[in-house]
Amino acid sequence: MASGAATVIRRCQLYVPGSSMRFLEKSRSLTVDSVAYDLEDSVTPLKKPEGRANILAVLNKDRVPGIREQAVRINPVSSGLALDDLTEILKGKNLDCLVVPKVDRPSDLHFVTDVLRQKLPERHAPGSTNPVKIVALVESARSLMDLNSICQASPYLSGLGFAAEDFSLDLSITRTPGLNEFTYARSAIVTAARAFEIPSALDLVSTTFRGEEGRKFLQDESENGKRFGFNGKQCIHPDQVSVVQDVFSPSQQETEWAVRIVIADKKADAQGRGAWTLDGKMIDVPVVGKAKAIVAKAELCGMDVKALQEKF
Ligand code: 1VU
Repeated sequence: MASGAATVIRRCQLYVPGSSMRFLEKSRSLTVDSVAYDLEDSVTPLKKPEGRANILAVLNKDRVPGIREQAVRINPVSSGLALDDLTEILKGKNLDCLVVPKVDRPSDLHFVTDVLRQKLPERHAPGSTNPVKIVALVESARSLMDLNSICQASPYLSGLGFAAEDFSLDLSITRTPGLNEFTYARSAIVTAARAFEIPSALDLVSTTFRGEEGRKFLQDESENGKRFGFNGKQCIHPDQVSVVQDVFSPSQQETEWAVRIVIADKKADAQGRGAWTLDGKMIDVPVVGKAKAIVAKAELCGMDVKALQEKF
């Protein structure tokens, strides 16, 4: 199984430009599953050293309760900057995850994995429960074609993210609000994540976010991602976080349904019944599996599942 499958939750991964101390400080006041302090596209070449120093300073501060996971997006392995990024930020005491952009081939992840093992041997020894995890970004045709081997390239791989802007550039795609032009890529990413038990499949960034209209657009796009099978979305602005996290959390209604199924399944099981009915609908193994997954996610999201179990 891929790293940390049972406990990883990344409904939203918020990018925070590493060159801006103001943004970095602001991120510490937010409630968000994952922050990705960025050293790549949001940081200009001349600002990379300052970005590394800022991020290291933040990683060495005490953790704040609102942030579950602190990630850093390094520069692509092919840029020649990744080793400098890693040398600096792996000194940080509270680093949980690396976001690796432009992963075009498995060797990109072999490189990062080797550096992790070399620089942090205890965290990456066999049996360690606390490795630095990796989220790989799919940004090119080449990456999509090699997804099978990329997904098997590191035991620390814990997420795949879709980077739609670079992917569009690579394939000369024009992005439309309905996202139909990305159907193949998005579906391939979700399918690969499931096939290789990689816990997170993170959908594309929505660059629209201002005002009521932006909020509605983001909500619709997030729901589209959820229907597609993604379990989280990359974000660029604090205002996006709660909208996205709500969409990727089980609703109260869904959770109640799931708790009822799990309780009823125990009774059915004791009676030796694999298929039974609830509210006029047939329930069998895959439906119970879905219900159990919803209950587990609701617990991870901090919902009071126990109270619901007592209710039914
Ligand atoms: O008023 P305050 O100073 O307390 O807070 C501001 C601002 O500092 C803060 N804020 C952020 N804090 C943390 N992380 C962020 N990403 C972030 N963005 C803003 O929120 C308060 C309101 O800010 P604002 O509405 O005045 O925002 P600006 O107009 O200053 O900035 C908007 C952009 C979009 C430029 C900014 O949010 C940003 O730089 N976002 C990140 C961009 C980025 O990282 N892009 C690369 C990753 S996307 C990708 O590659 C997908 C794969």
